[in-house]
Amino acid sequence: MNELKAEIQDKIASYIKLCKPDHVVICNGSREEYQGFLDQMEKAGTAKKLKNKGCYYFHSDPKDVARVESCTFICSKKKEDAGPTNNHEDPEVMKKRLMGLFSGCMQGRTMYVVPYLMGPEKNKMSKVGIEVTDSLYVCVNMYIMARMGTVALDRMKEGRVPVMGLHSVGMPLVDGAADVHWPCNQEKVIAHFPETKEIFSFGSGYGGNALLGKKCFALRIASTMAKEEGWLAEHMLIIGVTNPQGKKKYFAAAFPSACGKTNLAMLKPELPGWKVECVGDDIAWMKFGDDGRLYAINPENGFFGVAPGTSEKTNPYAMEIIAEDTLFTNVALNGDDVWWEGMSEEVPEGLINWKGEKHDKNGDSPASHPNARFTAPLSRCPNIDPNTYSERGVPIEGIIFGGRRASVAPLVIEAKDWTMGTYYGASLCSEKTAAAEGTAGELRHDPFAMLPFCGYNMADYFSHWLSMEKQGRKMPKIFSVNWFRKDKDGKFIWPGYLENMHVIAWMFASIEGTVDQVETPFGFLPKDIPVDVKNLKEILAIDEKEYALEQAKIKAYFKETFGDRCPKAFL
Ligand code: TSX
Ligand code: MN
Repeated sequence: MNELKAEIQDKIASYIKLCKPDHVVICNGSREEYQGFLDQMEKAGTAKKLKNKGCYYFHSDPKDVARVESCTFICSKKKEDAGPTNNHEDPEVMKKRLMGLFSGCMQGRTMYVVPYLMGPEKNKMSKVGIEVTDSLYVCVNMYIMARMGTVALDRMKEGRVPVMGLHSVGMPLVDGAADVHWPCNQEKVIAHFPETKEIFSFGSGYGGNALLGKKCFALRIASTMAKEEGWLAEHMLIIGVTNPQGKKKYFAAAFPSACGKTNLAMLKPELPGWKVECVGDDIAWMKFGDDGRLYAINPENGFFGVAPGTSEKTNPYAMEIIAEDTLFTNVALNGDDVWWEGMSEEVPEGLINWKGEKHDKNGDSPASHPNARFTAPLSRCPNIDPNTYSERGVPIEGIIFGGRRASVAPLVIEAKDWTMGTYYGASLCSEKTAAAEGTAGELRHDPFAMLPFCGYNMADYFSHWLSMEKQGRKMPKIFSVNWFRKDKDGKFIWPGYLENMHVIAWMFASIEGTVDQVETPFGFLPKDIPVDVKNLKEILAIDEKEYALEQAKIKAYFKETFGDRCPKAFL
C-alpha cells in the first residue's frame, strides 16, 4: 500500500477515520488468504463447508436478498445527466447523508481493503478498483468475481487510477456485541458519483449491492467512462461460435432478466459440427480497434448466476462448473450438499430451506430463494473460450438483443443497418408475467437490458450507441431474437435451450452472406430455418400491421420518457 499514490492512501485513511474499524487488513488476493477467510467464516458459523471440494454455503438475512433499485442513486451535479430512468441525488446532499451513515459503522469490525482488476491481466481495456469493505463474504466473492490483490496493485503502481468504493453492511459491533450470521441494515443506499468515479454502498451484503466491481463499477461507472472515452460497457454475454468448416465468429447478446442469458452463454450445442465457447455471461466491455473491428472483453473472472432453474437439462455446463470451488447463497441445504427448485423433478426429503428452517414439501414457499446464487470461477467453465484472457479481446461480428414476448416479435430478425440495430436495442422489452403487477402481457421496457445499470441519461446512451458508426469501422450485424412466442393454446412454439443453436447458426450464415432472407420495412427475416418445429412458419414471419402498431407504442414510450433528448432517428 505504501507504494500507492498519496491521493489513494489519503482516501483510504479518510475511510478509516470515518468508519472507525478495530482493525485494517490489506488483501493480497492469494489463494491462502481466500482459504483463510473461508476458514474464519466457517469457524464463526457464517459459512458451512459442503461435501464437494472447495464448496461453501451461505444464507442471508431475509431482508437482504436482492439488488435494491429504489435505493440506488446516480449522484451527478445536474439531474438531467442521471436522466429519467435513474434515481438522482445531488452529490453534496448525498455525501452529507453518507457521512452520517458511515460514521463509526465499522466499530468492532475489521476493514478489508480489496484492490482488484476488472478484465484480463494483459488486456489494455482492463481497469482497476479498490473496494473497502467490512464484509468477509464480499472479500471471498470478490476473489472469485474479479482479479484481486497484487495483480491490481501492480497496475496502480504503474499509475493507473482506481475507481474507489466504500462498502459497509452497516452494523457496528459496539461494547463487545455479538455478530449475527448475516449483518445488514434496514436502511440501504447504493450511491454512484460518475463525475469523481466513486461508489458508496451501505446496508446490504448481497450480490450486486455489495460486490462493487460488478454492477456498480463494470456497468454504471464504466458506462460513464465508456461515454467519455468512446467505447461501450454493456450488460451482455459473449460467446464464440465455430461452424462445421472451422470458421469462428464472436457474438455479444443482451437480454432482460429471466430470459436465460447464462444458459445461452453456456450453450452446449447438439447441432453436428458446431461449437459454442463462453467468454462471459453478464458484462461486456467493447472498443473499436485500429483495424476497425469491435473487440470485447469480459471484465469479470467468475459467474454470479441464479441457481434455481439450473439443471443437467437446462444448463449441463453450469452443473459442471458448480461441482467444485463454488460459493452458494440462499439455496436449500440437502445434508452437506445443495439443492434448488428445478435441479431435479423430485424434491429431496429432509431439506433445510434458505432461511435455515426445515422445508415443508407441501407448503407454498420454495426451498431455495428465487434469487439464490452460485459464485464460481470463470476458469471452471468446460467450454471457456481460449481467447477469454487474450491481450486484444475477441472480435464481435454479431450483436443480439432478445426479449420475452408471447406475441408480435419473431424468432429472429436482422437489422438493415447500425441505426436500426441500435433501435432494436433501445426497444428491448419483456412482457409482464405476474398479473399482480399491471396487466399481464403489458410491455416492460428495458432498453439494452440496461435500465438499472446505465450510469447516465439513457437518451444520451442511445446517442452514444448511434455515434459508434464511423467511416472505416466494420460494424457488427445486429439481430433481435425471441425464444418465447406462444401459440393459441398458450404453449411455447419454439423449443428453446439447445435448439437455439439453429438460430445462432442462421445468424452466423447471415453474416457470411449465405442465407436467403425476406425483406420487410422492419428488418430481414429468415426465408427458412432447417429445423423440425411445429408452427415454425408462424414465428419466422411478422404480421406487419400488428408490428407497426407496436412500433408506434415504443416510439410513444421514447417520446414520453426522454422527450427532446431522445435521438431523432428513433422518433
Ligand atoms: O434459458 C432459457 N432459454 C435459453 C437457453 C439457452 N429458458 C429459460 C428461461 C428462464 C430463465 C427458456 N425457456 C428458453 C430458452 O431458450 N425457452 C423457454 C421456454 C420453453 C420452456 C419449456 C419448453 C420449451 C420452451 N419445453 C417444454 O416444456 C417441454
Ligand atoms: Mn446481469
